[in-house]
Amino acid sequence: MNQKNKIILFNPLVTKFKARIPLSILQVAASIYGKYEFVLIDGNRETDSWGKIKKYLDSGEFKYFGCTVMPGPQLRQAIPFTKQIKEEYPQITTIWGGYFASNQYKVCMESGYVDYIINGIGDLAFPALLDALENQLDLHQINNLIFKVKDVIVKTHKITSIDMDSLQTLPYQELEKYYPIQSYLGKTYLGKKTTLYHSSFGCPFTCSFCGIVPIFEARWKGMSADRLYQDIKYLKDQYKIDSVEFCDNNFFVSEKRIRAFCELIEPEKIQWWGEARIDTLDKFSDDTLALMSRAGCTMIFLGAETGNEDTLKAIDKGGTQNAAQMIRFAERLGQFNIIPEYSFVLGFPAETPQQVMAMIDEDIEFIKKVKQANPHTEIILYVYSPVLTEGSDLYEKVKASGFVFPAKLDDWLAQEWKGFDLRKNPLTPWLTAPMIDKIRNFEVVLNARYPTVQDVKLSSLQRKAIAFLSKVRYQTNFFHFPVELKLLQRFWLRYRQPETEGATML
Ligand code: B12
Ligand code: SF4
Repeated sequence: MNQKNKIILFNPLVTKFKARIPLSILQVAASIYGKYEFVLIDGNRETDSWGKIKKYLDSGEFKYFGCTVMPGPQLRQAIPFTKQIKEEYPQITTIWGGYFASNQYKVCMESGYVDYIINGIGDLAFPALLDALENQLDLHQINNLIFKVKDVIVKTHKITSIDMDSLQTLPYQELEKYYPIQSYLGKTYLGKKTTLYHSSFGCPFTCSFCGIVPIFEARWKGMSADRLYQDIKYLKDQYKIDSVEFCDNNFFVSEKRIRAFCELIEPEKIQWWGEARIDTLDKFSDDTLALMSRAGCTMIFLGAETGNEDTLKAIDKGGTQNAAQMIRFAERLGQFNIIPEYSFVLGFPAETPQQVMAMIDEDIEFIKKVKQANPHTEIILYVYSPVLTEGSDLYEKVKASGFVFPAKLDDWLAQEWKGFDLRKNPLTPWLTAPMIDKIRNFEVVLNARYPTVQDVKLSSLQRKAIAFLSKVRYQTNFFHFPVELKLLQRFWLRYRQPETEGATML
């Protein structure tokens, strides 16, 4: 191997606490394992990531800087570090991948400091790019690549699915050289040693608010149940994991795959969590849901989005999902002892401010009905943040409202954009301060009335006390200024938010 063409694979900081295995860079590492030498840097684990990057670059052994970038907090390191690399080490080739890089590729390419973007799936594209750069081959032949020729951005053909069984098992032993795997196996609601696992790419649906649609264009492909089982079994035997968060965009697309996996995993006594659609799961037989429960499925994250039928259509939720089904299904899943985790997106655009506010009120009432049908349903609230899905009705509506994304990559670091992709405080012109306040205050009251089961730190006394204190507010829809609840949540309960910290991780 060439000693001067090593690669830095960097996972920028997302969270200082309870970091998960950095699957994105680990899977990229698997794609070049044995072929190119690489080092892994997990920003979640470092106190001085830049110092580490600089030390490697100063050694003169490195030629490539690969960085994974999802929207939100990762930009705070991805942008300045990549920029600084280009300024201080112009000979280093910078390569970005991940959801932000693929969806916002224009600003990235125009920044002048990102040389290449892997557009979507990187397992074939990354080694092909390195081979081409090392051997001066034609870049146009490589799928899933974005680069610039003079001032023109070139996007090559994009594959949207891959045979996941053909991919190498992730090189956990390489990660272990830098950070103990055990330190990633956090205690969660699911178990004492929970790991993250990703078993499929894409999703067959085209919800127009979802960041994965422009990348996978309604394709979904998962690894086989056999391969999935073998990988989980390996993690159990090797690292003693007892639980898994399946972080696939849509883990439950195929009932056949789920059944086969459940049959294999049942004896292993692993607790697990995954993401699904309500209408897809509602088609699963009772027998399958019972099997899932026996096989350790503990909680399922479901995109409810809204109880408003017109909005469901406007956001292209697709399938057969409707309000009555959502309520019925919350109850149905309860019968199998599986907790439904319903996520709602509030604050979609409408013709008038009154309509936007009315939709928020309607959703609040709907969420209360879901809670009535199955009080164990966990509710996750997001505020709508537009995703660039050119051509969708929703995006046209969003553009018409005057909304524009930052024109420069550096602008994503501006204070007002920091929370944008966290879907907490988006800069959407149709949402007024009273609307945001209503959503946020409702969330405070709801979380107090029904403290999440995922916060295993909360004692039963704490749960009862906060539920009691918020009862009247919840029942009378009095959400204004819930200062007493906020103070308790902050200082006494130290309440966690699954929506930003990850589904089940403490
Ligand atoms: C795990 C995860 C997290 C973890 C962090 C993980 C980490 N990196 O440390 C946590 C839970 C903390 C997290 C947080 C957030 N996340 Co997140 N996250 C994910 C999730 C579920 C899995 C990512 C993953 O590991 N995938 C597995 C790997 C193998 O796939 P991959 O990343 O796509 O990588 C492949 C290619 O993209 C490419 N590639 C990727 N990086 C690189 C780098 C290089 C150099 C190369 C060559 C190639 C390459 O090659 C890889 C192999 O094919 C994804 C959804 C998903 N299923 O992917 C959402 C996702 C990326 N997150 C998302 C978002 C928005 C967030 C948040 C910013 C907001 C939120 N509300 O969720 C928060 C930030 C929270 C905070 N604290 O501030 C969105 C992005 C959507 C969009 N608009 O683009 C996603 C897609 C979820 C969704 N469907 O909405 N997240
Ligand atoms: S079903 Fe879920 S993952 Fe699939 S496109 Fe819709 S929101 Fe995205």
